[in-house]
Amino acid sequence: LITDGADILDIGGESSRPGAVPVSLDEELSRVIPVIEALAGEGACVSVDTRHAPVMVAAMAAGATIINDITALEGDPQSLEIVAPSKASVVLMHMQGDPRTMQEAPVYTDVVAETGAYLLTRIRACQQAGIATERIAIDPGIGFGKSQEHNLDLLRGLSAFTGLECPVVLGVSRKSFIGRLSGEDVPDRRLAGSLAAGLAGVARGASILRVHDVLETRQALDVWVALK
Ligand code: 8Y4
Repeated sequence: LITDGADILDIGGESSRPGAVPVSLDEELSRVIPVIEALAGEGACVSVDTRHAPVMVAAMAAGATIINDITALEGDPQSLEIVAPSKASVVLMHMQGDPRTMQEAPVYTDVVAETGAYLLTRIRACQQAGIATERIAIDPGIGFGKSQEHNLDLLRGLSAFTGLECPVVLGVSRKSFIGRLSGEDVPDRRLAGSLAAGLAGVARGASILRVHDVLETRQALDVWVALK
């Protein structure tokens, strides 16, 4: 991934797939810590994808410098106090509900406004706990408690999030909304749609893309940037 042009490697040990069964803390730790140690030891910039404070602690000790939390540090009551005194940065992602049930019947009046308001409250909570604004990034959480229309509204309105003073992270790679738009059921055949969605996100202000296909995304971005 680094050879292909990735700046950050996101390491996670618990599936957030709708309906996924949670894993034990010990299992999550044994999945991610050796990987983080090895990659950070090689000099890679590592983020840990977790909602559990004990995993954050161990991951930071192992060399992770970014906490990527799909619960925006709300999933574990200890997370804020663990991250605040560290030097780590944090990605605050929006999710409605929890991974087990979030896709059953997501409801919003105005998905862009409500997602933005939530992220702002989490930015404020982090700042209050002593996390400098420079350590915070935000993410609308495409696919996390959102219908097809909610996902499309968030992507169309993504520029609203750049007003919150933190870099915008976007994860669209291979996600179901691309399958629904294109009739492609197989996630690893959604590269073209993923590139189109990622570039559309960058055009609207996203500055970090979470992707599977690093080389292809880099190439698309290189051309995009050159022609801007
Ligand atoms: C096919 C491929 C179908 C991937 C579904 C998926 C995000 C994230 C995930 C995101 C941030 C996923 C951990 C879901 N998505 N973290 N994590 N933003 N910050 N699904 O969008 O990739 S996992």
